[in-house]
Amino acid sequence: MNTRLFQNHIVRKEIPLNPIWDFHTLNSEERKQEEFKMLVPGCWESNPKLASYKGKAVYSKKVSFGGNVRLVFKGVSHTAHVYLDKKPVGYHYNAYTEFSLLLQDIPYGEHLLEVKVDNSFHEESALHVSNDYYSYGGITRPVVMEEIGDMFIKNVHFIPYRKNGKWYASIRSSVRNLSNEQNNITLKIKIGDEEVSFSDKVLSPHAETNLENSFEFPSATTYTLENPKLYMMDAKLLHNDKVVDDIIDRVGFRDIKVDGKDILLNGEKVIIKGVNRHEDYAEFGCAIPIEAMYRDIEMIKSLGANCVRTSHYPNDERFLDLCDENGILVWEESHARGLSEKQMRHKNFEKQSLDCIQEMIENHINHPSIYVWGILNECVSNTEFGRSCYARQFELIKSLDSSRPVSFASLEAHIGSDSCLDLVDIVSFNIYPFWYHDTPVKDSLANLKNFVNSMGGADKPLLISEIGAGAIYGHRSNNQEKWTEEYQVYALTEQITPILSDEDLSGVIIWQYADCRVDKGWFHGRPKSQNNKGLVDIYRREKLAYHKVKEIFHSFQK
Ligand code: ADA
Repeated sequence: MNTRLFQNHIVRKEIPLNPIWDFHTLNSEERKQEEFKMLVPGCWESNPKLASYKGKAVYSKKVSFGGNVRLVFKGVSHTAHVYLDKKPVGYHYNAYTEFSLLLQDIPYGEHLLEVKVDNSFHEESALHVSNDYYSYGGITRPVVMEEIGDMFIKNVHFIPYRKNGKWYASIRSSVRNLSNEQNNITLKIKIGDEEVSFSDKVLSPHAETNLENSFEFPSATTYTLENPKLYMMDAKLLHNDKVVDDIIDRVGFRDIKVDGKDILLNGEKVIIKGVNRHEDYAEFGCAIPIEAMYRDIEMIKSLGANCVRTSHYPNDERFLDLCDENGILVWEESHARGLSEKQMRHKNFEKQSLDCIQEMIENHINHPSIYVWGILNECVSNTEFGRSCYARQFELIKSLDSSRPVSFASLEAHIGSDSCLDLVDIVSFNIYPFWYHDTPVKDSLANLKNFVNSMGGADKPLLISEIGAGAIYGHRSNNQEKWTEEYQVYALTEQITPILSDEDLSGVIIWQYADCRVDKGWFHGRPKSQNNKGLVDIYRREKLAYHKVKEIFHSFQK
């Protein structure tokens, strides 16, 4: 199964899983209901009979294997309980992050693999709640079963940095030893024409060993948006001179810094011209096929955009691979949108939030396109309790990756009360003049800048992380009525031109790239039960605004 745009193992073998699984829904007493065949990856909503199904279901299949295997789920929406031969072997919450299960010493033969999935807003769920996007159901991202031996490479993390005009990288790797013996290994890592190694390392029995060192890469070519130079990073684990495992990833030599009000890519100021993108595509739901992802990247590039914000959760890694390849900067954020203090006080909120951050960074840290880690979109950032949540989450991010700036998109209503601006490297606000209110844009921006400067944000980059207006595709009229395509053009023109002309601002991320489905609890303000602020509709049909934004973005070629 292709979980990336390139082969990420040669030595480690994959046990092919037929993409068609048996499937049945469960009623509230967890008794079998309707049976179907279901595609993995996919959303069950793609089956018209389950278009609005909220609840539990079971995916199952017989698989022949044995020994030690890693079962890797790139995304299950949104709560998963995994069983092997009816015995529980794993659990995961959150649709948007990868989890893997280690199945050891399995007797060779045919086994029953079952995944019970729940997309309801059950009482254990703190982050998947009724919201202005849809929590789909299913094994929505790829599943991989990998054969491993007694030792395997858990991860290889690559952090590039520049010193005295040369490229270096800090490389950290975790290696697992599943055996009873102490083993001596060497980890060899080839990046382009250079090879570095961790030689003669001792792996204690039944333990994970962390290796870390910095290396110089004198011949590395810098990754830029114009020339997004990527290198394969091929890590091989040797035991008694035999390669026993490998991981292949892709990296780029670039660094992101914040300097005063500027965001610097390789030391050069970059003005963000971006779009917010939900993972949602007509009948595919959040399980967007690679062909459709590629179409999105082409349309985003043709806009003249240089950034995508993964509103409001970590994205499918294949989309991040496309951003890496195309020089599109990514603001990736952990899963949260618009949670109240009551919701942030949910008993599972902190663990589910921190788990999501850990898994997001653990699995995505090598992507050169990611330039900022975001959290807690429009949550409670103006109370002492809310601040403690933001602070705890930023603390975890910085402990996992100190190489990237952090931010969060604050609510327009928090202008005047936000108490978390000192916690971020980049100050970001979502504002909606000409949509939710009719304050002239220049007054909105002046009001925002006055507040941010009064809160010590004067010497930090200031991003407008959301701004936009709604339009129903095909609804046309020249009477300046809201929801028409013409009004959306007018609003976006009034909104983004002053932002891109403002020396005090670091750019704009438009809300949003494409229309997306919303939960039924949001139907009242969302015609067709969709968030219609897309520049294109859910089928990627271009609204007039797509062409207007393209004209404006291309006219600002900074
Ligand atoms: C907020 C929120 C977005 C979306 C937007 C809107 O800024 O961050 O997810 O809900 O408002 O369309 O109103």
